[in-house]
Order: sequence, then structure tokens, then C-alpha cells
Amino acid sequence: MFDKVLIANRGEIALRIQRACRQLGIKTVAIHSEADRQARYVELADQALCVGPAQPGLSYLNRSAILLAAEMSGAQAIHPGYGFLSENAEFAESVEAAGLTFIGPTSASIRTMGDKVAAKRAMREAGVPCVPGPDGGLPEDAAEILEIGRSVGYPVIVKAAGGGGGRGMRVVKTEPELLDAISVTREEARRAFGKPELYIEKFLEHPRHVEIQVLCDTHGNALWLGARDCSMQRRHQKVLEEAPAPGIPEALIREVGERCVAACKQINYRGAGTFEFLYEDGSFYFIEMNTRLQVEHPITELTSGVDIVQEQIRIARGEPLRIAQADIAAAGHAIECRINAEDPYTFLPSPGKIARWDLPGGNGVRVDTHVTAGYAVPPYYDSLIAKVIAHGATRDEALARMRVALSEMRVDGISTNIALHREILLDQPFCRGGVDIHHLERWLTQRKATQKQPDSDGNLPG
Ligand code: MV4
Repeated sequence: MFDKVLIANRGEIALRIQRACRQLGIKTVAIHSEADRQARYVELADQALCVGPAQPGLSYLNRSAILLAAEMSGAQAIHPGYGFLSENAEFAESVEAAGLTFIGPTSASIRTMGDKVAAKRAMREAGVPCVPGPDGGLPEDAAEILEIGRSVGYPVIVKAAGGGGGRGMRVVKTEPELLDAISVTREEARRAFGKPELYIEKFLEHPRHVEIQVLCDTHGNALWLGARDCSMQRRHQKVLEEAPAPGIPEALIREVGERCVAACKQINYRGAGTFEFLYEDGSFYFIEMNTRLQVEHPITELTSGVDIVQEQIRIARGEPLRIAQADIAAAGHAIECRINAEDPYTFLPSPGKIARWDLPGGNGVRVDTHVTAGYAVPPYYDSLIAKVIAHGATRDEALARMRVALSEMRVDGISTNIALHREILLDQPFCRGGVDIHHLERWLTQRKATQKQPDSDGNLPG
């Protein structure tokens, strides 16, 4: 049982975790880099410790400094948030070895799911439908590889076992390209992930990206909390997400959700997790499992009525889940727009001082942000500065509430992608629902072609 949590993260998720802790009467320790000394959650924390300079490698990824901060502050548990060390099995191990509680899965689960070949094998054994392709990693022998390519059928996609999230992947359209593509990808994997192991799958050409949220305690109980559609991505960066996934029959979602729960029980999973699927032509295909809290967790909180972060903490304290699957009445529809400090045309980060920060509100509108007027967005970290979430009884009501919310939002002093979100919410195919993972990039290409582009001084022509 712990009563003080060290939050090993920054920005909006640090504030989100702090809120959950404080609402449970748990003290919080904020660690921060020199660049985040003035952050809101540092000010609100019971204790704050600087763990290093701005560079992530010297601060938020500095495992020994974070463990020392836990020891010095008397924190008995660490919540890693997302990104940074949240899926670092060695860090989870060192937290447990220090006699502290890691608020998340066991290091064994993190390690297994971080190896995409082992993850896929575990899911196949648990009856979770996977993308077609041979079990295990690719062999070295050229003739064997070519035979595998033929049996899978082109186009195929080659992926690094140590990759994920779009890193270490290469699509191969025809057999003559296969062997060279594998050599290049193997070398990239060796350099990027420290291991060259690859696997191969049938490449799905127009899938949607649909994921299932799960929650598992240490008493054998596991729940699925609904589906999220994350297909609106640009270069593997999610721009906007929604729950549930529009247009997919509830019975099919329920069947996949139950398979995910069965898999969690089979692998003895603990805490919050997300099963990532590709959904194409009415079928689900497992691709990866994320063993962390995700950026887009609020849309599941709003449609399931479950406070996922508080449940993570309760589970880590050894408490059994207080809700059963039957208690989860999926309610309404939620959409999340990720607000980034970035140039709306180049998508390059736009750090700097925020002169004006006007946030939206009203029924069904939630804003998760650590930013306040006068805050200076640092250039060292990702560009996410706020998440605007709109919830309604129907998807159309959520869309209408989001449009109004974004019309109220105003940020001066830096560039943001608010204008991009306003345009997306008027895009007919998106508003109809169910676009695939390539839609946003096609739409951006067309928008760029038709839109007057500013010149190098930022002036629009004409
Ligand atoms: C795929 C795929 C199509 N077919 N695998 C991308 C990141 C990681 N989650 C796995 N991803 C994909 N795996 C097969 N067999 C499509 C994606 C994918 C994607 C690929 C290219 C460009 C954007 C993408 C966005 C989401 C998923």
C-alpha cells in the first residue's frame, strides 16, 4: 500500500496523473528538468525535485536520477505516464528491485510485448486474430525467405521485432525487391533497436487503426473498456482519435474485446493496456500491444465512465477492480483533438511564450493541459500542449461540440494546429466516419495543392 507517488513524466500527462493521485488522497512527487521548473504540476506537487537539464536523456530518461528522487522523497510508487520510460522493462525492473511499486504491468509483460514476434505469438496462442504471416522471425536463408514471401503473397510488409509505432517497417510490393528490402531493414533494426530480428506479414492496403483498451487487476479480473479509432494519423503521429470506432458492429467489437480479456488472463497481464488492431473489410487483425497508459485515454474514460488512471493506481495498490464488465455501459461518443505547438503547414515545432491562452468549455467539453497564459513551450520535448475532448450522446453531437470548442479556443504567441483541426471537422469523408489510415495524408496532400502557401517570410500570396 503506498501513499506517495512519484510522477516520472511531464506536461499534460503529469498533471493528469497528479489529479488522479490527489483525488485518491495520495501525495505526489513531481520530478522535472530545469526547463520545466515553472510547470503547473510542479507547483501543485507535495514535493518537487529537479532531476537534470532539459535534454530528456539527462532528465526524464535518467533512470538513476529518478530512482534517487524516489528514495529522497519517500515515494513508494512510480507512475511513468506514456513515452519516456513507460515501456522500458529495465526501468520497471529497477523500480521493483528498489522495493518500489511500478504503476503498470510487470517488467516481464513489458518485455514480451516489446518483442513484436513474441507478442504476436502470445496473442495467436490466446486466440486473438492476427495479421496473416508466418509465426516467428524471418530466417537468414534467401531461398527460404523467397518461399515465405510467395506463401504470404505480395504486397508484404517487413517489420523489426524490436520496432513498433511505425519504426522499422518496410512495404515490399514485388518479389525482386524482397531480399534487398530485408537486408536494409535488418541493418536499420540492428542500429535502431539493438537487434536485427525481423518478421513478415501480409500488407493490408486500406485498413483502419482500431484499438481496444483493457484493465486488469491482480486478482484475475480483466475488463475491456471499448474501442478507439486512431486512423487519423500523419507519419505515425495520431492527430485526432475517437471512441467508439464508427460503423463497426457492436457484436464484433464485443467479440474482439472478450478475446483481448482472455489473452490478458492467459498472460497474467496487470494494469492498463491497449491492443492495437488493423480493421479491414469487416475483420480485425492484431498488430501490437501497448503496455502503458495512452495519450488518447480520455475518450475511453468519457465513453466507459471509468477513470483509467485512478484504476491503474488502485490496481497497483493491490485492490480488486470494483466494476464488472456488465457495469460498463458504453455511453455516447467522444473525440479528442491533439493540440500541438507546431506550424500548421510544415508541422515543425513552434516553441515559445504563449501570450494568450483562451480555453473552451461547456457541456461535454474537457481540456487536458498543463499550459497557462504566459507559459513558455520548451523546444526539448514533443509539441503536444493540450488535448481537447468533446463528448456527446451521438457522434454528430460530439462533432458539433468539438467544432464550437475549437471555435472558442485561441492561442497567441506560438503557432498551433487548431486551424487544421477546424478544417478536418468539416471534411465530409471524416464527418461520415470510418476513413482509413491513409485518408489524412491524402487529404493533406490535396489541401497543400489547393491552398495558397505562405512565402519564406510567412506572407500569403495575393
Ligand atoms: C501494418 C499496416 C498494414 N499491414 N501492418 C504502423 C505502425 C504500427 N502500429 C504498425 N503499423 C502498420 N502495420 C500490416 N500488415 C499498416 C500500419 C499502419 C500504418 C502504416 C503506414 C502508414 C501509416 C500507418 C498508420 C497506422 C498503421
